[in-house]
Amino acid sequence: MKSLLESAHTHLARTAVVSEGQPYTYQQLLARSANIAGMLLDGRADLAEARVAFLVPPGFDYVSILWGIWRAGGIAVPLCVSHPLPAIQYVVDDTQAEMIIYASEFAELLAPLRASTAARFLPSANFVVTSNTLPVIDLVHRRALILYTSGTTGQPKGVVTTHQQLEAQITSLTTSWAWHQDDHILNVLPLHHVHGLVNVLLCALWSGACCTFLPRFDPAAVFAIFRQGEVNVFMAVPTIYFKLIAYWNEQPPAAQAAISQALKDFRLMVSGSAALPVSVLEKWRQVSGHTLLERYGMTEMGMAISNPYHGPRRPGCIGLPLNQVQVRLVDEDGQLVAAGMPGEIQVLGPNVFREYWQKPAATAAAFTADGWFKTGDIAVFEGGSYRILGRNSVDIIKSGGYKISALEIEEVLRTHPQIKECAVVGIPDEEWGEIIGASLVLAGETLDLEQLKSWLQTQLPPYKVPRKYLVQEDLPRNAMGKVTKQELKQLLAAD
Ligand code: MLC
Ligand code: AMP
Repeated sequence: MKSLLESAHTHLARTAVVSEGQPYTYQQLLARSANIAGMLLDGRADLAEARVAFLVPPGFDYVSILWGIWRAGGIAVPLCVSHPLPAIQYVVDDTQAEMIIYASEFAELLAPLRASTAARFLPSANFVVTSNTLPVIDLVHRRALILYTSGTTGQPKGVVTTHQQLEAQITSLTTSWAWHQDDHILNVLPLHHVHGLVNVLLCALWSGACCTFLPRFDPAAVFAIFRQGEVNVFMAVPTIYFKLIAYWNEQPPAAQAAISQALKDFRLMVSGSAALPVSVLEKWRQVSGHTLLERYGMTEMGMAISNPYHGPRRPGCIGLPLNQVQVRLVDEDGQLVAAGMPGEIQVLGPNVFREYWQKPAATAAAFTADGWFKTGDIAVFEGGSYRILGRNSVDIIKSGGYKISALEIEEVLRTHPQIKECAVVGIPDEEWGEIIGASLVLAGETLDLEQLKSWLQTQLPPYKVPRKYLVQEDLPRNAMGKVTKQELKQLLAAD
């Protein structure tokens, strides 16, 4: 945090953030985050890693609160603005959050939580100006952030990073991709994941650059901002590039030409969080004149592998390890694979997370005996570059760049009185990467699918609600009685 603050002090008069069209300088960010820190401390010397959850849309308030929590010595727990109450409650309970800061639009949603949690509720609009001596934070050991990520074991796990690990994640990108104080990035991504939070927001702030927020992705609004000619860096998931291309295709030739002209002057355009289809890379090249820089990362480690900033970017490949990051490919016995053979990507470096929040067994299982993080992603190294082949678990789905656990959705589906059995899989899709499919065995005669979907929306975030359904007499199983998910994937894809 000191380094982010130190950097901010050297850029006081520059614009740090633009939200709702309003610019805010680094000086304003420092002043407001100090006020918030003082208020959170409320007379204490240091929050000493108390968890502070916050449910606030992207914008200046979000950034000030994040910095305020850090400056008071707390651990920031950003909540997802599209989550229904059960998903929010899970994070609040799991982190044992001491405080919940919320924007007024979420007051009603959060109201039922007040009875079931001891946390203090702080409306972000009511922050009063207070002064407090702020604690000196030990950046090496102090935990900074908990982000939730889905895994192969049902409920999401809290990924804990220290300030030092965050710094490593930021600086490996700012140096590799030549971030500069004159950069201006548009942020359309959610801020409870590393892509929008670390790669976009924190890299910009570290560099003294400007981050403009668009709280909700909308192709027309994105291109309107690009056409103003101020933004020169953009980062997004492949689904967003797919949607931008679809929108561009619908425009009359003059509008297409104006958009393409504006895009030509960009310094950098990055894709990540899911495999970038070569077709999308090529179409975007026609629209923008840019070859997207594809990189590979994960909540547990920030970014690890990237195509080069200078030099040729290979379609379908993710490039080479970033600064400070070591990568190896190993087989199922933990041995290094022979040249050209597939293996699990394992990562070592100062960027790798500290632990899963209060899950020592899961943390231990995520690392090898010699300290390498096991990503679960399978890749090959060929022609001087890594290429992702897939994952080692059929239960992890990537849709729109969101990581989704099939098991978590199955657990929710099983609590529905009309469902006896179920199995959830990802179905390949050019736009979304994968879409979620569910096979259902009914407890009774019939099921109202629309009612089921509405009910699921009260239990799960919109991006975790299955899009395709198949009602079956029985689930496909192997001789051991295990559901054969590959077979199910094919059935749902063909359906
Ligand atoms: C929404 N829809 C989906 C869907 N999500 N359909 C299929 N699959 C999905 N996953 C449907 C909605 O129901 C709706 O349909 C329509 O699409 C539009 O929904 P929306 O919510 O308005 O979508 P949109 O806002 O356009 O969102 C798309 C998106 C979003 C791509 C902007 O998914 C997004 O922000 N993704 C980014 C996730 C992210 O940041 N991941 C990074 C994780 S970190 P209808 O019928 O209701 O109109 C990480 C590490 C790393 O991975 O390497 O970066
Ligand atoms: P998350 O846990 O949400 O941080 O998602 C991390 C996962 O996204 C990785 O483990 C990969 O499976 C996937 N991922 C990220 N970038 C890429 C990429 N460029 N190509 C393929 N998969 C990717």
